[in-house]
Amino acid sequence: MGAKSEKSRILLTGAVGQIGSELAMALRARYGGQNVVAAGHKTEPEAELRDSGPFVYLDVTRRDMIREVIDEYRINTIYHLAAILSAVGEEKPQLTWQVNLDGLVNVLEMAREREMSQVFWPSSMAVFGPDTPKHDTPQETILRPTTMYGVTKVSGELLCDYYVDRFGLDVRGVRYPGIISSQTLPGGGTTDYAVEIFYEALKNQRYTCFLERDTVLPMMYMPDCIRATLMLMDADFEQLEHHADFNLTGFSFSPEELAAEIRKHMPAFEIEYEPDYRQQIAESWPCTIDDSAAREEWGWKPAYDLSTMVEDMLEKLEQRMGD
Ligand code: AKB
Repeated sequence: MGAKSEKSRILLTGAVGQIGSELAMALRARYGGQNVVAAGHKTEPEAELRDSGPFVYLDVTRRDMIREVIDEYRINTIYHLAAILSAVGEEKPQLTWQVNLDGLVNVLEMAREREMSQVFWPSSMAVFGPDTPKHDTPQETILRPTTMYGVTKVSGELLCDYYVDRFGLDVRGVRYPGIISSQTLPGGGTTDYAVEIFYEALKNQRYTCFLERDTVLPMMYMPDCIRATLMLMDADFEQLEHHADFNLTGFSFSPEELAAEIRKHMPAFEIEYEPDYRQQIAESWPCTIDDSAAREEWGWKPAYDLSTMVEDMLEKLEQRMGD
C-alpha cells in the first residue's frame, strides 16, 4: 500500500488556493505537468498554473464530477485541499460542513471505488479548542474545537482513519499551522494576518491587525509546508503509526513579534491593533505545538524560523510587487 510502483497521475483539488497553487507547481516539477490535474472551483488560475498542465473546474460536493475527472485523466493519487477556512467558516457554517466534509466523503469514496494508491488530506491546528493544552500541544490530546472549520477537521481526521482501518486506503495528512507564503494570498483564515502584514508593510508601511498584539500562534513558511507534505507522502505507509492527523509546526510568534522582525528591515513600519471576531478563534488555538510524532515517524524538521522567513518574504514580495 502506498508504494509508488505505478506512475503517479495526480488530482489536486483546491489548486488555486494559497497552498494548492504552490503545491501544484511542486508536484508538476516532480511528476511532469501532464500528470498533475489542477482543479479549482470558481477562481481563475494564474497563467503559470493554467499553462503548465491540465486545469479543470470541479465542485467537490459533486461526486459525479470527481468521478468524471478521475476517469478522464486516469487518476491514481488525490491531494484534496479544497476547503473553507476558519473565519469564513463562522460566516457560512452549513456551507463549510458541505464543502469540507461532504467533499471529503466524496473524495474518499471515489478513492475507494477507483482504488487510488494514495490520498492526501490536510487537517489543521483548528482541531484543537479552548480545553486543549496551549503550550507544546501534544499529538494525542483533547479535540473539542469551537469553530465549524475545526469541527470539520476533527470529523475529517476520524473519517480518514476509518477509511485506513476499514478499507485499507492509504490516506495521509498533517495538521497544518498558519501558512505564510509570497505567491498566493490566503483567503478566509484566522492566520491570514501573517501574510497581509507583508503586503501592507511594503505598500503603506503600516498595518492594522485583526488580532491582539500578544496572540501567539504556530506558523510555517510555505517552502517547509510543501516539503513536509511531500515528505509525508514519500514515507513508507507500513511504518506510519499515525495517518491523517500529524501535528506539524515551524515556529510560533505574535503579531507584535512579527512586526518587530519586519521593522528590522523597515524601521518606519507601524502596526496598530483592531481585534475582531477572529480574535476569539485565535484564542481557542494552541500557542506552540509538539510535532515529535512527525519528526519520529517521517523525519520532519523545519528549515525556516521567524527571521529567515521574514527576510525571504520581504525579498520575494519586493521582487513580485516591483514587476
Ligand atoms: C485558518 O486560519 O483557518 C487556517 C488554518 C490554521 O487552518 N490557516
